[in-house]
Amino acid sequence: MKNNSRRDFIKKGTVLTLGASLLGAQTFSAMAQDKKGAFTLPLLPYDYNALEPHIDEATMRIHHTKHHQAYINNLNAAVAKHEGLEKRTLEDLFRNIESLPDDVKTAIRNNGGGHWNHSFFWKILTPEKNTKPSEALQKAIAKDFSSFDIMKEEFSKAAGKVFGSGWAWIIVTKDKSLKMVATANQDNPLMTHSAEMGTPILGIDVWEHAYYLKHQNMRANYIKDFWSIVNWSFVNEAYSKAIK
Ligand code: MN3
Repeated sequence: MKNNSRRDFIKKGTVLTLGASLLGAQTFSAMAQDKKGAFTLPLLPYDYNALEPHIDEATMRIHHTKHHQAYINNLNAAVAKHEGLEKRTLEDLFRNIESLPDDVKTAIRNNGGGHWNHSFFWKILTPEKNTKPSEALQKAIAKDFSSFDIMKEEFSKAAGKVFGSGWAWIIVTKDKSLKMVATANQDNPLMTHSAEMGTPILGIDVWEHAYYLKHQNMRANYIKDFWSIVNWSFVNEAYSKAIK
């Protein structure tokens, strides 16, 4: 990208964000829908600059207000095409992608995935420095990945290896164990065609739009930064819900 066009890109990204930034620390319901059933953009649970220096303000702003918003707009347009689709939860749609009408199947997979994944991802991150894995999660990590450090190393490797755009996840499988899985594009482990299905408790977005402005081509540096801003309180909560 040339310098000029990048500057334009960043400038455009700053326009829509004042409202959300003022409301910064509010919590949100991940899959908020308005009165008509349309999906809406959840507020970030922190300010756009709160994750600096690990993820920069411009990236967070564009990622949230442009990329995430676009998935939501496209998802709303797709579910509006067929009676009844807009009343279904994303998780339900993910379990039944193959039986969706052909003209919206791909759009719902990509944009529904985009909406779910980003809503989840914002909660995975935090500026708080003092969160850590619960005892229960630490035990599970030791059982399924040998140790926390090995888990970290393997997850970083899995995230680094995703070819092109996609995500790396830690999921809780049917038998309640932890597993790592990578998915392409905006797929996730809740979708029936995922190589490994399960409930995500941790995930990282490795699309270039998640890190390119700050880390350029150095995805490994972005992954390293990611570990400094993981919200273990949220991961703990997701884990305890998933093993119930
Ligand atoms: Mn993204």
